[in-house]
Amino acid sequence: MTVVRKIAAVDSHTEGMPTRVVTAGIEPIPGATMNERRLWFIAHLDHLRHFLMDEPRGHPAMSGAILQPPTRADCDWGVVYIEVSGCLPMCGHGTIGVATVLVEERLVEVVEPVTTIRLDTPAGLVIASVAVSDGRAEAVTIENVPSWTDRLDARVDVPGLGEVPYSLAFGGNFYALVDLDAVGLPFDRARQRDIVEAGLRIMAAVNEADRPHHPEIEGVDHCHHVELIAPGSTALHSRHAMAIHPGWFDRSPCGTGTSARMAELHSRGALALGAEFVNESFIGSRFTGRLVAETTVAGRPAVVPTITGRAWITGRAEYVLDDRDPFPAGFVF
Ligand code: PYC
Repeated sequence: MTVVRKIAAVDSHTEGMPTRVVTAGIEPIPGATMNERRLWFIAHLDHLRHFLMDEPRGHPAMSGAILQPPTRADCDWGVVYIEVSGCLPMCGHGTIGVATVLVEERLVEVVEPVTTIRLDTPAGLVIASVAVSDGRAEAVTIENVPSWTDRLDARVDVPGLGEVPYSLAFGGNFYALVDLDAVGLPFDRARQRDIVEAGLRIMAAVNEADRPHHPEIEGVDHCHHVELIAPGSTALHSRHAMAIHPGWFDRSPCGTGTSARMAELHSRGALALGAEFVNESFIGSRFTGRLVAETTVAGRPAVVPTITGRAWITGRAEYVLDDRDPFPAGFVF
């Protein structure tokens, strides 16, 4: 075998959702900020995302994070997030995976009982506090970027579903928040094809009717995530199916989605600062969220969320490309 590409990674999962953390093999990406690096990566290196995320090295719900030197002096590491659907500005489960890998692989100075890691992400500064015991990462709390409600109780015409009530919030990505009851579907994995199809139709309709834009982060200008909320969910404990472009579910409770949901609940006066919010995924795994401060983003009221979850290392690998491989770019099945 002649190896023409070699990328080292530590694979992990956060509450069921994979994060392939690239530790070597991708040079520092050009760009003065991490978002500039994200945009440069999309323009020039997207083939590496396909190589690492698509089949045969990945799968249709694969997700990862490329470690980079930070672009800001106040951070320990920089991160560019990759997944099957593109390069997210921020990923909550991915950040919990990154922080766990950094501690367990000793890529940061490990301090017990809490190791604090400052991460330079495309969406801004994210601070991870890792609970460490006997050298092991037990749980990670991330302080996420400011999150806010873009629209509350809007309606959108969705082909095949009619007029669907939704709210839209930003938690590191834009999320349409929709009650499953409103689209006539049960919270049941046996109906996952119908649920993901409804989610895809809703995101397409929202983007066509009233595409969201982040006022400060270039290239954050669409909704690719629909949080379909289970009946019986409350501001203390919510369950959901997170449908993501181009057609898969988050296995974790989704950190940026949990942040968006907490921003929405806060806008309704249903979630106070400091109150605990448990968000449960389609596979039953949980994150615990809390809002720790109010702030503003480009003059809009916003909140600062924290999310706590756990991650585990699942493998260490070198992903290689054999020069005879007939699928050098990977493929989507
Ligand atoms: O945890 O923020 C998250 C996330 C985004 C997409 C999949 N997971």
